[in-house]
Parts: sequence; structure tokens; C-alpha cells
Amino acid sequence: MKPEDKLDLRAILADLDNYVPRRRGWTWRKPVDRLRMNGYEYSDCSEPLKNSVPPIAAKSFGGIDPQPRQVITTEIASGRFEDDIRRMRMAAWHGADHIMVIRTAGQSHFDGLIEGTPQGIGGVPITRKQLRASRKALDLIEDEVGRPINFHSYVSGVAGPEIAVLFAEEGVNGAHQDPQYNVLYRNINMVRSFVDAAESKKIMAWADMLQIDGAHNANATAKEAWKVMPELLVQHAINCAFSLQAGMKKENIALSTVPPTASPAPDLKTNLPYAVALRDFFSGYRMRAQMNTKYMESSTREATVTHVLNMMISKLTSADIQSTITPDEGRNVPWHMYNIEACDTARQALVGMDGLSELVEIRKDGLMAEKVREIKERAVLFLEEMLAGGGYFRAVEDGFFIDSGIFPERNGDGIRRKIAGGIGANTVFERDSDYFAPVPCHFGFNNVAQYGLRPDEDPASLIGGSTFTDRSKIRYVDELDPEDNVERRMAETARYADGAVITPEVQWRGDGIVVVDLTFPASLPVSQAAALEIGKRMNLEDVEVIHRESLHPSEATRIQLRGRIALDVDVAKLSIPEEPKRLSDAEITAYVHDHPLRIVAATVGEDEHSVGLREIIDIKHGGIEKYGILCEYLGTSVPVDKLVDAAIETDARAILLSTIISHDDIHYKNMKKIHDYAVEKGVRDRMILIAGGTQVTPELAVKQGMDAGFGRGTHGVDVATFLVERLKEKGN
Ligand code: Z98
Repeated sequence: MKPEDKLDLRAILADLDNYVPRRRGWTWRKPVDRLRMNGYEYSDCSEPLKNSVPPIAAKSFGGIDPQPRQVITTEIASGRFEDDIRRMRMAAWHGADHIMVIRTAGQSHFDGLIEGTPQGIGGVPITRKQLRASRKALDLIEDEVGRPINFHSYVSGVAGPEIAVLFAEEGVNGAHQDPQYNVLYRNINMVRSFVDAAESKKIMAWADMLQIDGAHNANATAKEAWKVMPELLVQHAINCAFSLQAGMKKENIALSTVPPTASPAPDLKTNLPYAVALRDFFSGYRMRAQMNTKYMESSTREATVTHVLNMMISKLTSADIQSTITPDEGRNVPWHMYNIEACDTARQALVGMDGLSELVEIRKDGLMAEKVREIKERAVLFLEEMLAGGGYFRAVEDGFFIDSGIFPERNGDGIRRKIAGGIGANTVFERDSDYFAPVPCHFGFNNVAQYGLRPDEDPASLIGGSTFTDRSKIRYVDELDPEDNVERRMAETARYADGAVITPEVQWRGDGIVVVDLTFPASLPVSQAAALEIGKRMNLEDVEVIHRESLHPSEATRIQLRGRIALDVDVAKLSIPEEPKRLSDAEITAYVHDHPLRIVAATVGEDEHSVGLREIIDIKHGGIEKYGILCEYLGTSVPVDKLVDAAIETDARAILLSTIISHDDIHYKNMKKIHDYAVEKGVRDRMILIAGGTQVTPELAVKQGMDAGFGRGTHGVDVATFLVERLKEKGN
């Protein structure tokens, strides 16, 4: 795959029934000891990518894109896997190597494996076809970026074990699995959930998948998230202990940690001791750090502030995986740009904090010690009370979890589930003494001895193997839904398939969605109504306000609209200006160092508008003096002959003349005059003449005898690039 070529969806869908995923299991980044890039030394970075889009600021740092040591997660699940894989490619180029997909319609509600069809349900149904197409695309993408990409989904609901098998077969590398999630948030029977979890975890262990637990959901659900701190530790503990029992390796068990509070609360005072307490209790386990969805509203800026503060904690306490899901999920507009922005925030912030632990140390006394101890004590007491009261199931019946008080305080409003209630109640039976299941990695009792097998032999050998050992046994079912399937969707957007005609999009090819940012000098309700009206008059369809922010109760309100625009563009008919060629700062500086260069500059004629010219010269905003070019600014309204004479006297190689006034084409007339005068003086060949100004059209300036003309939007680097290139052409 070449960077300039789009993902070939047809090729990905072709022969999918025979595609074999490359590997099983999770992959961590490869740390590099003392990575060197552009003269910097990094302490906590990993192997760089082969291809990437570096952070925007990298242009000032030789285009470097150092990769932090943490795995970076993003969740991509727009409901159309054919579009998701394109976004996966974008995310990988922006530093993500852990891609999650989830049904938007609640995976846990499915009571069976969905093969072949989305059954008209929204979201990504995680069918075999969708998983396989995504994994196949990711295999291409990981070659392109030069780093393995972990593919991840969720093992939950009463179909959990079947889903785990599907994931193991299809090369899914990680999954959320936590029976408490089913119990508390999806009202699935607790006994059934734990039995299913044992089975699922066993399968996940076979596939060497990384597991993430579900404790973070308590944060998102609780009335005040910081009050569930003690029980979060208990929830983590339950899932960790249970997972070990089911045969998972400790290093494949990740805690989903979420800082319980956010600014404007004193964020670090709560979140940092919490993170420290967690790591004290759970050393040896992996930490997957995620933001708290609870506090995310529609402001990307606010989400970014919290995200970065959270990442400081991740750095200080060495999280292994940094999730970027919340900044876009929290906004409820998980669109291309928000996914990518969040990945960029993580990559850049983590790299920016490189070496933090070599510079500062977390205190072990004072407020920190007090808070850590308090959280731990509350958690231990919670666990003890749970055990004393009859154990986990009983505690759930008694509403121990997600109570709005901070333990030991209780407000009696916790989530309560009945041990004999919920979905899948009474579906668990004791195995008979001759129980036998011809499957590998089965949890618990399996009477293989009755068929003469040793405990370490694969029970499936009795029926000629299983899908885990023989892929030909996997039955691949294509989509069955005649309406909602990839072929149908591709036919509907065929117009946009090859990129010859394009329309804006936020998540799906051809969705035509645009976002409009408007600020009105009015109150919030007035501005909102006005924005919708403007949206309609802009001919946007399905206009909706997605963000509102008061700048002042009466002076101004900012509104973001989304709407659909029924416009597209034929690329062949566009006149696409060539990107201006720019030399790097280092190249220009090196050239000027080796070939000292002096210029003179002035506004000419009756023109007093000097600001533009001075910005081009002045070092402050990147003017050409920063490259070591000696600039003689002669002032305003300088007669053209004086300008040329001054250039000759000072042995300058170039003249920069600036002119704004354009009535009667006076600016072009002055250009012609200066050219003629330079010819008359016999210096035109040696001298480079450059004219600039808001009304200057480069081609017309050249016609008047200039070497170059620069109009609106010119920066010092453009002028300096031209000077250096022209001097090189002239053999200096
Ligand atoms: C995250 N997107 O952490 P439904 N099991 C567990 C979960 O945490 C979840 C599911 C299953 C965020 C949080 N978490 C979302 C332990 C979901 C999926 O029923 O499909 O919504 O559950 O990545």
C-alpha cells in the first residue's frame, strides 16, 4: 500500500472467506533506550514509525515524530466497517496502535453470536465478516506504519464465551471482559455472568489476548465519580483475582483506570493519590488509563485540558496504555477529526512529558501519604464488609455498588440485582459426572478420562480437532441482510468511491456533513435559534446544534452546528495551485551562513504602509533576518532611484519593495521604474528585485520586470526560499 493510494476496499473484501489473521495475542511497543532525534535525547520513547503524520509543531523540529512508550488507544465504530478501516489508517498514522470497535447498540444485549448479518441493528455488530475485513485492513496498515496494531473489542453479554471464541479465531488481540459489567450495567444474571466469564477468560488466555476490566464504568455511572474510589479498587480486585483463577497471565490483565474527578475540582489532589494507591495494590498488572466520560461535554477544548492533566498522572505512574476514547466519545460525535485530534493530543502530550520521572518525584509523605492511605483503608474495609456479609453476590443484592456515598458512608441508592434475577437467570446447571465437551480451553470439569484422554490432551482431538487448531472448520457466513450490507452501502456511495468526485464527510464516505462555527453577539437561547436559522439559509439539511458556549451572558455566544450539504466537487475541474516550495529553516540558514547576504527594503512612491514589509524582515514573526540575512530597512515612501542607489552602495544582492496603494496601477508602474533604473545603472543582472503587497499578483509583478512578486499570506520563509533558490540559479 502506498501512502498516495487509498485503501482498496474491493481487495479487502475479496477472498475474505479464506483470510487468515497473521497472529494471535497482544503486542507492546518496543522501547528504545535513549532515543535520539533531531539532536534531542528521549528517555521513554519507543521505536519510530515508518510512515506517520507528525504533530503540526514538528515542522519547527525537523519533522520528527517520536513515539511514546505507551500504547495509544482509539475507538472507531461508526457503524460502517468500510469507513472505519479508513479511519483506522488515519489513526495509525497519528500514533494509535490499539483500535477498539464496539457495537453502538450495546453488545451485551445480544444473546447469541451474530454471524453474517447486522440484523438491522445500529453500530458495528462485530460479525465475523466485519472483524475479518478490519483485521485484514489492519494487517496492511501495520505494514505501512511499521508497527503492529492491536485490534480490540468487548466480550460481554450472555453470548460472551461465543464472542471470545470468535475473537480468538479472528486474531482479535484484546478485549474488555469483566462479569461485574454484565451484572451492574446490563442486568445479566450474576451467576451466569461469572460462569460465562470463567469460560471467556480461559479462551482469551489461550489466544494470549490482553484483557481490560470494566471498573471505569462505575465512574461514569456514579452520581459523584470520586466517591466510588474505594469500590473501584474492589472491582478491579475481583476481576483480577477471578482472571488469574481462570488461567490468565498477570501481564495480560489490564485495569481500566479512570481518574475519578476533573477540573474545576482540584484534579491532581484527588486523582494522583488515587492512581498511586491503585498501583500500590496492583503492581505487576497492566494499567489502561482512560479519561472520565462523565465530565466530557461538547467542548473539545475542555476535553483536551482534562485529557492532558490525566496524562500527566499516566506519565507519573507509568500507565501502559493511554486511551484517547473519551475526548471524542464524551462529545458523542465520534468523527474522523475528533478521533485523530485525541490521538494527537496523547502522542504529543506524552512525548512532551518525556523524562518526567527523571525530573520530579511523587512525594511519599504529607498530603500524598495521607490520601493514599485513606483510599486504601476505605477499599480494604469495603472488601472486608463484603466478605463478612456473605460475599460478592450478596453484596450486589444489598446494593453495595455505585452507592452515592463514599464508603463507609452509604446513601442506600446503589445498584441492586437479585441473585436469581436478570437476563439468563436459572440457566446455570451443575455438570453431570460424565459431562464432556469436545473443545480446547474449557473452564472447569470436563470428563475426558471416560474417553481415555489425559488431562493435558485436547478434548477436541476426539472429534477431529477444533476451529482453534483447524481453520477449515470455521464456517464463514457472509452478510445476510439484503438492505444493510457493505455491497449495498458501497453501491449507494459509488459516486465517491475513487475520489474523482468529493464531498465533505465526518464519518462515512459521502455523508456530506459539515460543521459550522458561529459566534453571535447575543444570549445563548437567541444565538442558538439564530444559528439554526442561518444553517437553514445556508441550505444545510438536518441542521443540529452540537455545541453551545457562552462567551458572555449578553455579549456573545459561540455555537457549533452540524448539517448536511448537498454539494460535491469534481476534482478534475478544480484549479489546484501548486504548493509553494519552501526550504527548511536549516537549509536557508546554512546557505546564508556560507554565502552572506544583504538586502535593502522600503515602501516606494507615496506609500506609508510599512507593516507588511517589516513583518517579512523582522525576526519576531519569522522574518528573513532570522536566517542571518542582513536587512537594511530604508523607511517609507522611498523614491525608487534612492532604493537602487542604496543597494549599490551597501553591496546588497536584493531589493524588497513593498507597495499597497494600487490606484491607477501605481504599484506596477513603480516596479517597472525600479527595474528600468537598475538596468540603467548596469546592476539589474546582479540584483534580485522582489515586490510585495496585498494587491500584488505575482505574475503581473514579474511582467513589470520583477524577479518575483508576493501577495497576501506571504511569510518570511517564502521570500527567503526564493532568494536562496535564485542566488543558487545565478551561481551566487
Ligand atoms: C472503554 N468505551 O472503556 P455494551 N464490557 C465492558 C465494558 O466496559 C464495555 C462493554 C463490555 C469505553 C467504555 N465500555 C465502554 C467491561 C463498554 C461493552 O453492552 O456493548 O455497551 O458493553 O473502552
